[in-house]
Amino acid sequence: MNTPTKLGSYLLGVSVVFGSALGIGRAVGPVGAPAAGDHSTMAAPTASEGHGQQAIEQANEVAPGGLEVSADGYTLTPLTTTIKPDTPTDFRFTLTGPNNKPVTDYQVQHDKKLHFIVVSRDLNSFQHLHPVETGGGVWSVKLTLPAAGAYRAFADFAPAGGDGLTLGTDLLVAGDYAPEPLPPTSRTANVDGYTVTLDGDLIPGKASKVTLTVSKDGHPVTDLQPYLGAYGHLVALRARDLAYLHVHPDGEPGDGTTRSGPEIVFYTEVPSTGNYRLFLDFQHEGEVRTAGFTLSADQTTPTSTVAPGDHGH
Ligand SMILES: [Cu+2]
Repeated sequence: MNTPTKLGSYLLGVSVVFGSALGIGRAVGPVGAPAAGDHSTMAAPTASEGHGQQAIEQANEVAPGGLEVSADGYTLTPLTTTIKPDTPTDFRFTLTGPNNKPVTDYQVQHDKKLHFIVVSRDLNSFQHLHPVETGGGVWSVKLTLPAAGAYRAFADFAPAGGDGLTLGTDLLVAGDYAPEPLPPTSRTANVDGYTVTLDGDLIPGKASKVTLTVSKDGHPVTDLQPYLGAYGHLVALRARDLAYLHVHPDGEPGDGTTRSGPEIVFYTEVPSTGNYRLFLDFQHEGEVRTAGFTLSADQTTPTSTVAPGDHGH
């Protein structure tokens, strides 16, 4: 897989597989909640699985989302243009489709038709919000941006009958702006008395396993609560350009094998070396909390999570 030609043909074959899999998923099940289930199952390879799952995963992650305001015929258009620092704002926007009309028909993914992620461009603040439909394809969300500066908002959605995509737009808040450096590399995050540790490495171009372990006051948390159909949601963003990476939980509540903590397992693939900021949302005792991590993806990282017989050496 060292030459561009080989990589190209490999990915082409893979795309076909991925497309077929999606087609089957849609054909056999109703549009809605099952789509999210199919998604997680399909994109959660284990070490015992062969090239197929790995390949599907790779095809899905080759082009990072969130870097464009318009893609595949869909466009994110903010209707609210002024946001003041630290002031709740009714932020409204539309997602228009290939026919230039606002999309009103969506698939449900992880319990919601639309996931709206807002981060500061310096990656020091993170919000995962769920806008509501106000009619005519207009979305509304109460948004508070903590301080003046530059922010990036991501709309993560799947139009009915289409593939999922993530569009991104900048949000600018006037005022004195003091950007913070990227938080230093850390595999431990503390939030509200919880400690979350991260095991696993980010490997450019390969799906790898990332395990997050939640404890509270030194004790493992074994009664995490399902939040949006999973015990945790992980968003990964590449430092500098804020490429938005899909991260898939391994298993879901009620599938008979996935335990409610203390470990939450994800599979992710980063497209390049560099620094990444990861944000985990988890729910315990009725409250959702967010733990943030900074990791560096290094080409020389031992590829311990690669399935036996994989092409890469
Ligand atoms: Cu969401």
